[in-house]
Amino acid sequence: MTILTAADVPTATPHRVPETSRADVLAYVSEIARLTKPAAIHWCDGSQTEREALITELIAAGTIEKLNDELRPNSYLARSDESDVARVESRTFICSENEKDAGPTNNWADPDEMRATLGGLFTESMRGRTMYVVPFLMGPVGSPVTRVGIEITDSPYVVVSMGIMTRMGRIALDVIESGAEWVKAVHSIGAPLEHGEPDVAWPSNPTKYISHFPETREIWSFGSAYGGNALLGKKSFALRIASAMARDEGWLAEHMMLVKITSPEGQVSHIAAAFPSACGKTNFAMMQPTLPGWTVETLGDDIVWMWIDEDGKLRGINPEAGFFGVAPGTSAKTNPIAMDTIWGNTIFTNVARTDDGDVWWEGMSKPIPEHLIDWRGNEWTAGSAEPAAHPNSRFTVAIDQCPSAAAEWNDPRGVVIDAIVFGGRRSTTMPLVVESRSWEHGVYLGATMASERTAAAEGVVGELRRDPFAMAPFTGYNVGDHWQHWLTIGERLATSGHAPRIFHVNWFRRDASGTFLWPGFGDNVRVVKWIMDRIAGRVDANVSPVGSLPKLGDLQLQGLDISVDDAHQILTVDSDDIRADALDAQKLLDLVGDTVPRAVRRENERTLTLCD
Ligand code: O2Y
Ligand code: MN
Repeated sequence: MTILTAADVPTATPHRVPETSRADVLAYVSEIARLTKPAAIHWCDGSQTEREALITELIAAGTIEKLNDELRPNSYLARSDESDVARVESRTFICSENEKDAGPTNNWADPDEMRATLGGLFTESMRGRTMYVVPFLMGPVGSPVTRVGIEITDSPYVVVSMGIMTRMGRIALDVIESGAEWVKAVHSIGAPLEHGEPDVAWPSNPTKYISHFPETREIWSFGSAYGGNALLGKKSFALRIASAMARDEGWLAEHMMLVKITSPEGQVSHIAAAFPSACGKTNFAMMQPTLPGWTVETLGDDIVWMWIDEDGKLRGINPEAGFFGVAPGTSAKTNPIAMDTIWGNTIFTNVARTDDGDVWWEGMSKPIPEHLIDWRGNEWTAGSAEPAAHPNSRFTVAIDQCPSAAAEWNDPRGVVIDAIVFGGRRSTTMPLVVESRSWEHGVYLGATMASERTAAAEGVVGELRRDPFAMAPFTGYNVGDHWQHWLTIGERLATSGHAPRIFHVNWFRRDASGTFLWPGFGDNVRVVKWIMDRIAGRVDANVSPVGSLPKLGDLQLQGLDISVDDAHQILTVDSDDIRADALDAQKLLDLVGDTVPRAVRRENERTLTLCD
């Protein structure tokens, strides 16, 4: 067994002794300590006492400040460095042995070269800091797809955030002790401290690497303490590494939200849905339906892991335990459930602070405060040109605080998935809802799904961006192989006759004057109702080149201020538009090249034929 020696940790004693007998865990911690030379090592147990100690430390360091306990109990505000405010796709790498296995949508780096680069960067990178050993579970204890990770990090902010976003500490170490395999994830902010050197509130490094080694299931992240770059259970593990695991082991790790819907008659359905950013995915996950008697309960807002059970049914869990939600635009009007969720016990990052010690952000739909402290920590007045909250400012909060959380969110058996929904923001072309002709056609709809850029994203506003399965930055392997994996899962589901049905939705169709044709939000339950009616065989559909469309009378429109003409417009497609879109999608298929499955090419050709 490898144990830590004084030479591994030269300047201080560990806070807490290792609580594992697993030699591979001890060897990993020892190897990283030897490389990064921290001042101390802390094995996290996930306890309340530990959390409180870390919070005290973060306040003392100026990384977070306590909010007004009466207005926002037990909640904190963090302000990041101005250069460390979002995931950095340009610094995110898939280091597969063969370049082709990363595919054309990922940044590939040679694994040996990347290891050499990271070896240099991580050398003594934790000097003067505590190295935290953070065991975590993705998924509830006992689920067939639950997986374990160990994140080693020198950021206490990451530790407390991982404590919200995952099942962290002793609970995970116990699963490791029982013999489970685990994923290695090491994270350093890359800001070693000399003895006596003053620290900054948000230490980070302008050089950033978020590197993934899918074959050895390893993650190495350097330079950033923000969100997806640093909370390695989320995008790095639960999507990039897990998607490669899922391909090898026959399950699915997807960028989807998951909801439980109950009709007034008591019919229960579960929908997993993938949307590119800025398409209302979180709002869908926390929908308050406008149709009487309907309920939507939340299982997850970002990631779903799915597997085929012994009855041949697709089941899903949310591997996470928290939400890392975008604050701006979240309001009592757009998402009252999210607002109720973050009543307290929440870490806010890069939002503005009100004079009475609460939080504020653009779109929070109360009168704009006269005066604030903005996300940079500067004075802000209502006339300021800059936004008070950063556009990517976030709240981090536990799912169990969500008033609409379904009881099953923590059930290791997961839920049976009845429908898969893809969506995008399209002002033209795509109808409000369409059902795929078949599983293969559904995979084609997922592969070619697209969204128009909003001002919140880099690039030209309105430009159409293909984002296959909303996984463009998150598939840990070749995108064409991902499509093939979906086809293979579909073949397995077909043998049992339990394949979920696949749909595509578009809440964002506009008329000629640019006005939205569909109210969205809670009225999207009307679309969900049609989806459930289709699954139950209660309604027929109109055939179109893009799939099966609702008949006008089958979409429940009572109580909506929508003209028959407008309703007709969102429920029909123009063959010329669909043809142009299918031709445009060929650019993506050509980019993906010879890993595009034949069935996906065929569905593209069939779409074109149906347009003639
Ligand atoms: O910028 C970040 O680090 C956060 S990105 C994120 C956070 C929560 C859910 N989804 C995303 C995403 O980029 O898809
Ligand atoms: Mn996401």
